[in-house]
This record gives sequence, structure tokens and C-alpha cells, in this order.
Amino acid sequence: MPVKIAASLMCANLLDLARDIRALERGEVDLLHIDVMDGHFVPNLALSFELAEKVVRNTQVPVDLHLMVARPENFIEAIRRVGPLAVSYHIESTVSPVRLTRTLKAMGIQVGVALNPSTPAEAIRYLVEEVDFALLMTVEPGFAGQKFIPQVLPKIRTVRQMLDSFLKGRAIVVDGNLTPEWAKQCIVAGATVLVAGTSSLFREGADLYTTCRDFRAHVNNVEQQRVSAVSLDLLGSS
Ligand code: S6P
Ligand code: MG
Repeated sequence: MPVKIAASLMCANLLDLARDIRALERGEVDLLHIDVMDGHFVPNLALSFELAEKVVRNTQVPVDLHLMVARPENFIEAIRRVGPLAVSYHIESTVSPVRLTRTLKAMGIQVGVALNPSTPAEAIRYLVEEVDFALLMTVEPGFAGQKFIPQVLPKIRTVRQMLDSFLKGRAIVVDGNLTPEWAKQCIVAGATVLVAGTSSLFREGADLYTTCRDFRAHVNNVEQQRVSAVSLDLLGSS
């Protein structure tokens, strides 16, 4: 599965969002990642459902909504109005994840379950048969510009095995401080979608189109090396 890049719009220039979205389109990012927060599940506010709705109507790039809100089941109608390709909710935020997953899937949306760094992989074992993907936070949720938490790397491997044991090929999204080096380690551990923020695409003073092309080249290169390493393994040469 080729590794995908999801540009995190909370890191864009919100005073010139349309221009940034055009640069991301030309830079061929795979997804636009939109963080919705409520100031309760996380101590911050980010983007809104209303903004997400406008973004969906103004670009062909698919949108994935990342909900960092308490009781995400209260926002079903808002999600329906946005009409994203995918949505992820936090396992820590709801007591009825199966019902929520099934309701959103019935709306034709791909559904992911998200985990905070402190939440063990085991917390989503019983959802493995329900969800389309998992999102693993690699920083504490709520803010851009934080430092990677390397203790999450073994969890990526565990979740990869858990997902594959039921159905291979589902995505693991990683989110937070994905510098080129951390992105590499996440890919090797089994991640397939990288949420790209201030650590890669949205760099102070850098041209957004250029950072998209550079990050893509890096990711393709890592993926190529990973595939070659796997084939060497199969041949028993490593
Ligand atoms: C944070 C949010 C993320 C950030 C992204 C920022 O809670 O879910 O999607 O926008 O992690 O990336 P960076 O490179 O600034 O850490
Ligand atoms: Mg996010």
C-alpha cells in the first residue's frame, strides 16, 4: 500500500487558506486533514465543522476529519453536512464506539478509531472488525509543533498486527511531529498515512509546494527501501 500524505490544515495560513489549499493540490498531497477540537477533550480549539464543509466544497482533494471532542456521537449531523471521505474519533471520548462507527459507515464515510499516546493498543482490539483504519497520536492531542513520543513506535507495530490479523491492507494514520526521520520510523513500524504539519510541509519561510514535493520524495524513498528490505527478507538474504 503506497504511503499517503495528509496535510494538516490547522498548520496552514488561515488568513490565506485558499492559496495554501491550491499549493497542496499542486503538491499532490493525498488528503486534507482537518482537526476539530472542543476545548474539553483537549485544551484547545482548532478548525470547525463549518470550515470543513467549505473546504470539501472547494477542492477535489479528499478530506479526513479528526475529531478531538468529547461525545463525538453528538456531532453526527455536523459530520453528515461536511461529507468527508473519512472521519476518526477518539476511543477515549465515547462509550459507544461500535454504534458510532456503524452509524458513520452507514453514511458512506470511512471510519477510524484514534488513540492517544497513553492509550494501549488493547483498547481497540474489539473494534478491529468494525473500523476502516486506526489513527495513532504520536504527540499528545491538541497542539501542533510538539515533540514526538517514541514510545508509540511499538504500538504502531502491535496495531498493524491486530488490524492485519482480521483483514490486511487497512490504513494506520500517524499524527504528530512527523519530521522526515520520525516519518521513516513510523513507516517501518507499519504506518501508511502521515499527517504532515509544521514538522514537514508547513515550515516557516518555506514554499509550500516545494515542501510537499520534498516530503513526497522522501516518503517514496523510505517506502522503496522498506519494500526492498522485505523482499531481501523473503529471499533469506538478510
Ligand atoms: C494535534 C492534531 C494534529 C496536528 C499535527 C501537527 O492534536 O491532531 O493533526 O495538526 O500533528 O503536526 P506537527 O508537525 O506540527 O506536529
Ligand atoms: Mg490531527
